[in-house]
Amino acid sequence: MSKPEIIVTDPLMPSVLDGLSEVFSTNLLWQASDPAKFLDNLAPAVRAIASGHATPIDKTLMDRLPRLEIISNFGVGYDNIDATYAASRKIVVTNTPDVLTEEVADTAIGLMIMTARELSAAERWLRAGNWQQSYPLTRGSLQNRTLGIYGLGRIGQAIARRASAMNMKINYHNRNPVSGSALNYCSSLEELAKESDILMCVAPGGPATHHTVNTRILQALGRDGIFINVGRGSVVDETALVSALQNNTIMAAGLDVFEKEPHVPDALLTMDHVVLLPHVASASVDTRNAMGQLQIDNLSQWFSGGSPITPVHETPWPPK
Ligand code: NAP
Ligand code: 8YV
Repeated sequence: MSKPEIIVTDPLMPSVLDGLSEVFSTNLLWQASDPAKFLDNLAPAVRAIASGHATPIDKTLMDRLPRLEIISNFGVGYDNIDATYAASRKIVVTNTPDVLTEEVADTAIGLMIMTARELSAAERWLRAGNWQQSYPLTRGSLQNRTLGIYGLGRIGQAIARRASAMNMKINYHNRNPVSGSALNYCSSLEELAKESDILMCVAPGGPATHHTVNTRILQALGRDGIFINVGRGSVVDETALVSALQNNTIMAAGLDVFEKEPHVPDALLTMDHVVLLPHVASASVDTRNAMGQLQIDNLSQWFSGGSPITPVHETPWPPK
């Protein structure tokens, strides 16, 4: 029997591409010299997409593929995919939750400590040969501070567990309170920012959260406040964030995600009170391998007649 035809939209890890090729006939969109012709040629046969986070999987792309059944994404965030439209076409969308939760939470805590205690700036100071003069004491500290988590989902809760062990007080904001959670719920993001010393964004991207962290929220966080983002760059109005850092509206920021990756605004690159990471929160060999395996398994299981393992909530399986 011939292997099912799938399109791979983004340059996934070589081990994932190898794993996919064992089961599927893989067609690599990002290598196509003429993407329109590539899609036209494959349209009658393609039944699945394996995606990364770079290429938008929108109505236009899905409508070119009449036999599309499933989109398997590498990553828990799937704001690159119009899952609501996929649902209307009865196309299943899967992501890679849980296998990365603890790794991302570790990185988020690391980034928070680096930012509050200026660890990258202190290391730059040492490497520049300045240790003869003491590094200035940091205004930032995590002691007796309140952490505000924007997005208390799987990763947010794993961050909260770690922060509780660090004796931090914890507030959170979601659209809905988490049932059974003893943490303090704030019904608005502005209230969360006002009530917290450190605002940690772990919210997904997409229209509902776009630029919700804006000038008003940063003003509410205040001049002693620290902003950390491991969620999505699109959640933050980056221009407003740069101004807030330039004008000392907030104290500092630690960012793993940006609005237009891999672009990082020049102004941020020259600031000493920001810590900048290149979207590495899940980027260990073990965790990325586990994500890749789950991406492959979702497709393999679908094509062997089983259920997708981790469908997103817009495309539940079995369908409601
Ligand atoms: P999750 O379990 O679905 O949690 C998402 C949380 O955000 C939920 O608590 C949800 O609560 C809340 N939320 C969603 N939309 C909201 C809105 N409009 N307003 C307020 N709260 C909202 O997802 P997860 O596994 O924790 O992952 C969270 C996100 O982290 C991913 O979507 C991804 O963008 C990001 N991420 C980044 C990295 C990285 O490398 N930096 C790695 C992994 C994940 P309600 O539904 O009640 O609102
Ligand atoms: C991924 C992420 O590494 O899972 C997510 O949502 O942002 C990261 O874990 C990234 O999407 C892969 O490029």
